Amino acid sequence: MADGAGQDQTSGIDSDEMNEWLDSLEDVLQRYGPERLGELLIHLQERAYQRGVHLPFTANTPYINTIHHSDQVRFPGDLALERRIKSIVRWNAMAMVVRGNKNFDGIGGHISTFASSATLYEVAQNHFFRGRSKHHIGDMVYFQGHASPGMYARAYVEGRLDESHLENFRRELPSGVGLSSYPHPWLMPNFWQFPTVSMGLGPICSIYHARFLRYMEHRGLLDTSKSRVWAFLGDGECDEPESLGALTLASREKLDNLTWVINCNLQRLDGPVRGNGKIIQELEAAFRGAGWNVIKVIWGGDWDPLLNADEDGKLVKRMGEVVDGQYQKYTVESGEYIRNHFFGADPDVLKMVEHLSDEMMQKIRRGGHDPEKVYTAYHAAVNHKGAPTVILAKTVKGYGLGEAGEGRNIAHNTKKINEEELRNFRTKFAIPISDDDIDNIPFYKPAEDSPEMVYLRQRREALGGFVPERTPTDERLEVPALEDRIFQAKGLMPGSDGDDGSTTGTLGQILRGLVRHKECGERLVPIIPDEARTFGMEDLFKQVGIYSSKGQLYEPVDRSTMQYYKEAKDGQLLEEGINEAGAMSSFIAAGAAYANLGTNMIPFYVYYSMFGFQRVGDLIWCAADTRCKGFLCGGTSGRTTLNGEGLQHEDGHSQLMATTVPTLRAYDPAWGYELAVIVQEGLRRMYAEGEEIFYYLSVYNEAYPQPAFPEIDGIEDGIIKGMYRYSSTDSSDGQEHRPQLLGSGPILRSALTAQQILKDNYGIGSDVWSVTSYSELRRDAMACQHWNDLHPTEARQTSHLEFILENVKGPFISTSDNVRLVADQIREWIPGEYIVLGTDGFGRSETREELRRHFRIDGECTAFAALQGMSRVGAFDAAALPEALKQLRIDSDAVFPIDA
Ligand SMILES: Cc1ncc(C[n+]2csc(CCOP(=O)(O)OP(=O)(O)O)c2C)c(N)n1
Ligand SMILES: [Mg+2]
Repeated sequence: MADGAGQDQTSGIDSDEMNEWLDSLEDVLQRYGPERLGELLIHLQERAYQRGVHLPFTANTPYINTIHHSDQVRFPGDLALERRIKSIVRWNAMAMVVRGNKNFDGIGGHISTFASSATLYEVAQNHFFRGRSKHHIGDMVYFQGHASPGMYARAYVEGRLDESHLENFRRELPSGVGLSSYPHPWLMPNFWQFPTVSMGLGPICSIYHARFLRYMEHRGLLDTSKSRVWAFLGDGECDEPESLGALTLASREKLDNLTWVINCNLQRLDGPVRGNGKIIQELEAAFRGAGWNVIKVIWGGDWDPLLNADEDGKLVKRMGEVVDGQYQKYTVESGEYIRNHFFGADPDVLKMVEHLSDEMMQKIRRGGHDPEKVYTAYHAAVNHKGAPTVILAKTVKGYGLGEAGEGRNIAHNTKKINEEELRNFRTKFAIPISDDDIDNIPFYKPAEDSPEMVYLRQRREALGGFVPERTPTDERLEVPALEDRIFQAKGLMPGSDGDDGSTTGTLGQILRGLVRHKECGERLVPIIPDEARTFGMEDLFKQVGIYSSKGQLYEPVDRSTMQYYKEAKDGQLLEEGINEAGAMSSFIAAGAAYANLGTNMIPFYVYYSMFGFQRVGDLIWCAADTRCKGFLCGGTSGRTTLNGEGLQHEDGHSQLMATTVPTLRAYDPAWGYELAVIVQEGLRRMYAEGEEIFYYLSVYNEAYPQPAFPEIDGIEDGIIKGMYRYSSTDSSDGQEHRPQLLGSGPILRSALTAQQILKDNYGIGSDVWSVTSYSELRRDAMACQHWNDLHPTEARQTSHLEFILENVKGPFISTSDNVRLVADQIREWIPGEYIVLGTDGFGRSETREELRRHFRIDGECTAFAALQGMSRVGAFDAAALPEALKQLRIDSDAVFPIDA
């Protein structure tokens, strides 16, 4: 209380006066209630501001539960039974990891993450998560990746997995028997919906997924109003920029269908998340600042009487001043230590716990381990209107593991537990396993008719089914045929008059046609992060509208034009702003709607190609794991085709990175008709056949004459498989070796120019091949090789590449707007001399001509490479090469582009 001079220690105001203020506050609270008191305080604050008193900004509330215990809702379940079920799940999760590592050292797995979050999941499983049923599309739950053992353990108790599954945790070969380390839909397509283990991706994807549910609703495609997106995150995970990077989208869009639960166990892998600070307070401020509803669940019910008795706020003050590193220390310390250090710091606070034994002191729980507190928080979250909710639940990492890891810095990687620790765990959670058996660490499941099993099944039935569960729709779409006029537009197909056009222009034409298609039209989700005008696609604004949950509350400045910026509640186009990570998250939500929402959606994400793979590559990998469908379209592709933008914009490596994503089909077409064939084939495979793959298309902004669809045998097959012979010239004499010029994208024209030069200047006949996909050629060649290697006595399978190049004598020369490794990836199957040209090195601002000369991918350099190749096979005199350089005006002193 007051010091000797009668001054309040904290405010410096006379203590009698202070007490008067406090009494008034109590009086208003008693007579008018908390809401009126809040209004009064705001009023006072405003008056103070007017009088020049500027209060320091704080987005924080005291370090206690947001929901006062007097507002706690009644827990509707059977607490004792739920605790039993949770203990059984805990045991099996721990046993699965420990047994796995006992049998196979180094198999890995995590015990401590789930140990800290078991209550958070179990309360949701028994009371909140909605399963997918005929009447409900279900809730979407992003499980914290490292908590996967807990999800498997529950599925085992639920009867969805059996012992052999648990025994094969992290042993996935042969397929179908083991359990994947983390949530991977690719590996467990009937179980996991969302890959979350690359930390930070789950959070951002969950926000965009919640927004996508609204999009589906507002467009009238699906009733998603009953569905909720839940995301469970780690407190350490929140340091990933992606985790918190899209918070304001969620509040701006009023996503009250979104609930985040952050497991604040105060630890990450190496040590404390904020040893010298308070992660819960830091997150509270960030979320409140971003407009979220924040519910802190810090203290368990055992603390309520103490907080009740804390009339002068000294306990709350003490709670607020202790840093996280010290709270972690209390977890591993004795009751006596906690008494002396935590409570003992203030004699008045120490007095408050006189009646508690040291043992009790150790047992008083943190909020995230108290099911009633957690239930209250979830209940408030799902009933909150107008904003998303985050629950910040304080827990103990490795809860229940004692010496083996509870609260220890080593907790995250703990996988082994000695016999004594096992016994303690068993006893603490009352698992009926005898001392004789405990060495074997048996899995435990109660009898089918036991109260636990009856209760558990009844709860999940009441909530509509099991979670997680992934149930792809068997819906197949009728996609437009190649003969459809969507693909027959001018410049794409036969009858084209050879007008100038770019492949980006072709893509726009296809999209404009597709949105009108009777079956696919409404399923299309065009996604563009603020570059529609760059790609000449701004007419889509007017044609399909830009999605906006608010409609359009203003008169757009360009309202009188044909292509005005039209926002609409049922708009189809997702204009994500300068936000590639968000756009990718939307792509994933739409591309996986067939699995999560029971409806096929067709996303076309058109972006600045440089800001794709290297910027959001991990989200593209996540899309693959999600078994996402759709088209990624890298606009302004090419190190030299996007010429003026320079080093940071010119992309020559997306095709290389695309090769590394197993479910991605990457194409680099030169002509509009090639793009049309590829898009049609993609639609057919993904939406008519139901293949769970996606596409990457490089499209370019250079306009050049587009040929009509040529009459070449097997051309469609060649386009899809990756390569076909486009044109041939005769040689002046019967030469044995003919240069085989491979070209892709706009640089196919360098091959055509080279073909002309070789013919005109050197009398050399050659063949030009359009290579639409090096990665498809390689995939096919590797697949054949795999089979041939394993079947040495059987007839060899022949890949497309081997088939079309059979008896073709090189030399082979490849030129493209990509780094050389793109074309180099088929070297193994090229029957002869192979010279690859490409754009290795930094781009720069220049004219296209100069850039293509700099990287030596233009027609002259391609022709020279062909002469070099011919000389290597003895078909051209090497001594004539210097003269050829001169004739082709290639500078012998040109810099090496990688160093430039
Ligand atoms: C992007 C990324 N970086 C690193 C890791 C490796 N990793 C896995 S779990 C973990 C610590 C997690 O801490 P936290 O988020 O607090 O979760 P907890 O286990 O404490 O609940 C780390 C560093 C990862 N999975 N993803
Ligand atoms: Mg943590």
